[in-house]
Amino acid sequence: MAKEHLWWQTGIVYQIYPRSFQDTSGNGVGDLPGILSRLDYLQWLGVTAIWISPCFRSPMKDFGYDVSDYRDIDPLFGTLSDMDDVIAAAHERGIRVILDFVPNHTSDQHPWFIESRSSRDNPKRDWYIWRDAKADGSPPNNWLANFGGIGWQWDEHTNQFYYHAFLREQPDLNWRNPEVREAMFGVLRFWLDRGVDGFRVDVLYHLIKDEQLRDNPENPKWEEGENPYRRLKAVYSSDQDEVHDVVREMRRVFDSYDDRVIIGETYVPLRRLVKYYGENNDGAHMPFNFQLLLLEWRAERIGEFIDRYEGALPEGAWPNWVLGNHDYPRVAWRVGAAQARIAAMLLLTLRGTPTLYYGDELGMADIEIPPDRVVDPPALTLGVGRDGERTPMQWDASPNAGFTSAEEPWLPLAPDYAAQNTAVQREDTLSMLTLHRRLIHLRQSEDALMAGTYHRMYAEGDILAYSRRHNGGGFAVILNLGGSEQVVELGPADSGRIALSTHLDREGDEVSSRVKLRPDEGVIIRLG
Ligand code: TEU
Repeated sequence: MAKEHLWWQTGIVYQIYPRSFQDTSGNGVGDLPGILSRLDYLQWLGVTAIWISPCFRSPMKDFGYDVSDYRDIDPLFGTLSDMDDVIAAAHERGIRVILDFVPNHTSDQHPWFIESRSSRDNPKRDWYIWRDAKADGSPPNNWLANFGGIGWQWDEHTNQFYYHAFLREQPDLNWRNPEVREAMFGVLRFWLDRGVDGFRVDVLYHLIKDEQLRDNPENPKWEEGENPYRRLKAVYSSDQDEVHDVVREMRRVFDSYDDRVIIGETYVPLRRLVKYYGENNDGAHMPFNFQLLLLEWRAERIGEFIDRYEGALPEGAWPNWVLGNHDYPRVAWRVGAAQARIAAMLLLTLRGTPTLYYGDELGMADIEIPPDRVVDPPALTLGVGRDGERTPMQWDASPNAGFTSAEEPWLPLAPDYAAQNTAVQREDTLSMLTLHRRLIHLRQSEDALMAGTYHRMYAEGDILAYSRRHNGGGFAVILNLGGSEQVVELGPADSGRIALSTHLDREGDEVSSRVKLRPDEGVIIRLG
């Protein structure tokens, strides 16, 4: 163990999308007792923290990202006491629990919003963003909603518009109001007091909007047919400098406890991303770095970004990497099954905390959702939905993959589940799951991989290679991002033995001066 580091620095985060992990109630939707029943699996896999996407009371218009009570569990998922059980049982197994905080917006069914919309002089009116129409009756400005259409909803009853960055059922809170901050920090304390180890904070960069609500400028790069939200650059509706004051205040709440973590959801360019660490590491502990989701799958691109990221990190800031989440097509779909093994080796050998999306350890890919089963709101409004990457976890070959006893799960299962599931892959010494477990165990037993330095060796053609070193020991990681054989010349200091290959078959082989990689192969060489 790299003892001088904190749990979230040396750990591996596993994201659970609770609707799709394990159903125990038989209604086709996953639940907290389901997560509880699968903790042994997660312990076996070796991950050290789980992040559970929202499971709070919600009308489920955005599947939990529309919260109507932050201090209770939705009955669909269980009860508060089920959550206490998950926390306790996870802790017994050495697994930390990170919940999902959705501070930018509530559900329109949250009592705060019901009060706020009840009259113009309600004490909670200013808890949300209400504005008059322009003289011609049009909305206050041109801001768009992420899920299609304009970001303003007219309220007949009080004759004003309210702003929503996502669905109209997700009104944005007014974080300029100190009462809102206090109420929301109270929510954090409620859960931190219950033993939660941290929060992933939804759209952290959205919390503060331009005070004058200026129009967003056109995006010159936008082309017809692309996501209409990107037609404008969100320069006034998100990522305002003043958001960092809020982040700093939020951090103070966490700092009044022992080692809890704030992970920010931050879809912003690198130079803005690093600001979320705060000026003196007094911001988010880890603003999510999503570039592995977004970058073209090419060695130069990735190598160059790693260097830029390492270079941009403020003093003392801890890096992190994300390969998949519930909003983007799965890695196996993006880069293909063979390269997904390379991607796993990359994620689990880079410097910084890795976040792994449930099912990616099996190589689950997106599936085409039949039109009558599509449920994700942006799929219905924009035609680009997220259902494909949210299909149920594939546990075994029994009906519905062991996910549910219901006739039909809430989303269809991937058709390959009888062959690709945890039960089958656990027994297969060459499987994606075995590869993940081996990578995780290697990382967790080696200070150099967990916390060592990063040095680029090559990022050219199909080869991405780097070393990780700590206290004289170290590893070289050589990845073939292409489908043809490659020979990589190594420096004199880079000889050693293969600790792990993505093909899981050359362990212990000696390597000196050069290494031959098969198509789609990556190797970790123990140096020295
Ligand atoms: O996502 C924020 C976000 O920016 C998304 O719009 C993302 O770009 C999009 O889903 C990609 O298709 C967060 C949550 O992760 C997402 O699930 C929620 O729907 C959203 O916030 C609203 O809370």
